[in-house]
Amino acid sequence: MSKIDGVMSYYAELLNAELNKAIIADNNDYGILAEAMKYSTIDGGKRIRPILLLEFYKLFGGKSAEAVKFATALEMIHSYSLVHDDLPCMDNDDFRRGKPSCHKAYGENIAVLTGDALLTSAFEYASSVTDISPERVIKAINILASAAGINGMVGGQVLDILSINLDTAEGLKKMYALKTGALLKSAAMIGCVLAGGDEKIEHCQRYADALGLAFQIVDDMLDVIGDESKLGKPVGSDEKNDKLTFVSIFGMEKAKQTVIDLTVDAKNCIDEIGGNGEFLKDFADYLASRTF
Ligand code: GRG
Repeated sequence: MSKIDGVMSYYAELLNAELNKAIIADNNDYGILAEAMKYSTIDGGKRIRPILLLEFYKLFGGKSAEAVKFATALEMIHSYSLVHDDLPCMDNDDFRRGKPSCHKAYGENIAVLTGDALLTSAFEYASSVTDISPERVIKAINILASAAGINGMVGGQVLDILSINLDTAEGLKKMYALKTGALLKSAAMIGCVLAGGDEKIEHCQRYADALGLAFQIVDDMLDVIGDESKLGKPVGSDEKNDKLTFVSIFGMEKAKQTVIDLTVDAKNCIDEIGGNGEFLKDFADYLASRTF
C-alpha cells in the first residue's frame, strides 16, 4: 500500500467510527432514518473534505482530537448533497458510491429526509466540541454554514440546474467554485481557524481554490474517459444531458494542462505557509491523477 493510500484508509476508519457516533436515533420508531443516514455516509467515499480539514488543522499545530467532529460534520453535509443530488428531481442517478443511491434503497421520501437530517445533525455534532475555544468554533461553524448555503454549494447547484451563464468559461468556473469548490475551501479554512492559523487563511483559500477547480476538471475528464466500475457511477452523463463542461469547452488536452498548472499553484501555497505540509502537497498530486 502506498503512503497516501495508508493515510486515506486511516482516515476512512476514523470517519466510519465518528459517523457511527454522530448518527443516532433516540427512538427506534424512526430508526429507519438513522439506517438511511448511515447507508449514505459510512463505508463510502474518498473522505477528501475531512482529510483536508484535519491535515490543515495539523499543519497549523492543532492538537484537539475533537477537531474530528468538524471533519465528520463536513462529510455529513457533503453526503447530504449527494443524496439530494441523486434524487429524480435533480440528477436522477440510480447509483452512488458503487451501490443503489439512497432514494433507490429507501424511497424518495426517506431520501429527502435523510439529506435534511444529515445537514442538521452535522451542525449539532460540530457544535458539541468542548475543548476548542468557543470563538474558534463559532467562526468555523459560520464558515461551514456559509459554504453549504445560498452563497456556496446550494447557490452553485441552482446555477447548474438552471444552466445560468454556463455557456462561458467564466460562468462555468463560477458555478464550479460554488457547487464543488465552496465545501472543499471550507475544509481548509476550518482546519486553519480551529487551530488559530488565521493570519495564513488566504494561503489556505488559494490552495483549496486551485485544488477545487482541478478536482472538478478531473471529474469532467473522468465522465469522458473514466471507468464505471472504479467510479461507482455511470460515465457519459454530461454528454447525455448536453452539459457544458471544462472538457467540452476547452478539450481534453487543455483540461489536462490546466489540472497540472492548478496543482503546481496549490503546492506553492503550502510551501508559502511553511511547516510540514508534505502530505497536503502529495494529496494535491494524488487528486490530480485520481481515476475514481
Ligand atoms: C443538491 C444541495 C444539493 C447540492 C448538490 C455537490 C453537489 C451539489 C452535488 C454533488 C454532485 C456532483 C457530482 C458534484 C460535483 C462535485 C463532486 C465531484 C462531488 C463528488 O465528490 P467526491 O468525489 O465524492 O468527493 P465521494 O463519493 O468520494 O465522497
